[in-house]
Amino acid sequence: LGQKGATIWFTGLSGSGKSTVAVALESVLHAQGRLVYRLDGDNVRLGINKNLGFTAEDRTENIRRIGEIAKLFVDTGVIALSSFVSPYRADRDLVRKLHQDAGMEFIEVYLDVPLAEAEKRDPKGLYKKARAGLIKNFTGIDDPYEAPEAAELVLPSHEMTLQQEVEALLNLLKARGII
Ligand code: GGZ
Repeated sequence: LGQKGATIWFTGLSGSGKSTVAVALESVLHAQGRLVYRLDGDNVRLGINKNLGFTAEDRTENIRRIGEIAKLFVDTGVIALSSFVSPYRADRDLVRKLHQDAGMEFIEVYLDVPLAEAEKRDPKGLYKKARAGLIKNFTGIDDPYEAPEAAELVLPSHEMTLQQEVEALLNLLKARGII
């Protein structure tokens, strides 16, 4: 009761570790008794946003809707963890503004991993397909990723343990009075 919600917005290349750290943070916050909801491709792109693809227009609309959904969760005191590539700065800035205009916490977390590292991981084989021309407009290959200029937190996940990433997030949430 009376707990402060917040949106933690993870951004970074495919394979940069957004979902991994969101899952780990979720479990720690749950253990502390917080309500947390993770927004990701599985529950958003396959559901409410299933009419959207990966053109610039569709990505912008994808992020706009996710931002509005996150706000609804924050309204109820939930911590919303959003894990999307969200490659365009203007789209992320719009979601930030939506939150800040409503007096809500918005924390942008940049998974700062070099393309070569993400491509080396290639957990779903998507970079390989993009390099072969089988997927068009793939972020980092033939579609841009615009890195944040003032993220609240930068996590070079290739140089950190998962535990260190979670620790950094918890420290920030404490400093902001969210936990
Ligand atoms: C980037 C793509 C693409 C293209 C399919 N570009 O590693 P993943 O698989 O699970 O993460 C990527 C995910 C990106 O969806 P988002 O909703 O996060 O993108 S955005 O924020 O830009 O709207 C990748 C897969 O879907 N994927 N095609 N062309 N990633």
